[in-house]
Amino acid sequence: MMEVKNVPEAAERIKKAIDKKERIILYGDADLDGVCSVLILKEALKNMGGEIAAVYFPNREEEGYGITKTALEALGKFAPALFIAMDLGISNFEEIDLANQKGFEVILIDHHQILGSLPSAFLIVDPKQEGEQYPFTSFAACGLTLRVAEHVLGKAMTNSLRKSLVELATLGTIADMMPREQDNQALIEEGLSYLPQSWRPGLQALFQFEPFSQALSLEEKIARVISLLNVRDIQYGLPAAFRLLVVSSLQDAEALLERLWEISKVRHGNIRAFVEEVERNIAARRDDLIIFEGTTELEYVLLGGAASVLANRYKKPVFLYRERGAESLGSVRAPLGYDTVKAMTYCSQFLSTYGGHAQASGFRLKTEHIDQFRSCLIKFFSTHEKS
Ligand SMILES: [Mn+2]
Repeated sequence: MMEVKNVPEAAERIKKAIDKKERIILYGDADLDGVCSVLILKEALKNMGGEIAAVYFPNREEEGYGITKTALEALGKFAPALFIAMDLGISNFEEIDLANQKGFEVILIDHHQILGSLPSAFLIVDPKQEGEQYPFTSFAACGLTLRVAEHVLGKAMTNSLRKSLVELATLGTIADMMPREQDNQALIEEGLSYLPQSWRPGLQALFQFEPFSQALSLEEKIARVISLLNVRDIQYGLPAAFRLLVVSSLQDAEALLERLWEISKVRHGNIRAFVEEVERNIAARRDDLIIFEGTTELEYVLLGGAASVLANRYKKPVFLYRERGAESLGSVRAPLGYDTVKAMTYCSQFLSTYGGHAQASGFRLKTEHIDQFRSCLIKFFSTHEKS
């Protein structure tokens, strides 16, 4: 059967690590796609007796996006180990070199765009890479991780385990807004039939959650479930979605849910206020090709939400950044037809790191380069037609 490039190879390497009792590190992005990816492999490995030395989600606010040097410092004590990075990593050239030096063997399971060349990981699953033969390439990271897990488990995949993994992959695929076509569509259809009956106390609590109890369609309900799972709230280094999806009692799940509900109300208010501030700033500049605004107040993780609202409303690429002293972190959203990754590749001389998808991406740069970066983007979008 045809398979996504390097999926069987990654599974073989993981099986070898299980057999040889090698330490395994699961490293994922803190958004729902990353969390679901990590959970899929965690549950598959647990089933096979794999030795998980650490589960790690980088804190975007503190250490930035992707594989970070801070994380490699903290995880160094587990080397040598098999380091499996999910929903990130394809743009971490330097960091993966550093991971190799530290004695990690890195497997990337990512779905973000390739930035010209590939980092020096041992194996890369990313259907955006050259030489991919598989006909469908718009997977979320958790959809790819599910395929790896299926190969790792083989005959050990039971019906109930499969349901459990498929529901996770479904949540992450919907949350990442990947196109509902072909493999994704089949996955989502299957997952939607399992989700309301999930064994997970966290999902049971979400489906019974009082504010969601009005007569909503399953799809609407899942959209609300996902928006609450996406509330950023990190404790003990673990994002809320991870904690909620692994919590073992309904009571604990309900308590965590109440907390997330309160946080989400405050954050929505903050996003709305920032959107209004940006709108006042740009009111006199209706003809600008892009929206490019900064803040020193709004948390970085809320910028994506604000940028989405603005991109939908003004139908142009939106670059929002949070200034934090000498460094700034940015979040980007754009309507269909624009390629923000291509734009940033064009302007990469001003950036420390960047990456993502055409319509949703991010960047980090020295604050002193902000003005040059903005001018460069305007130049790019004035000379490059919408594709
Ligand atoms: Mn993703």
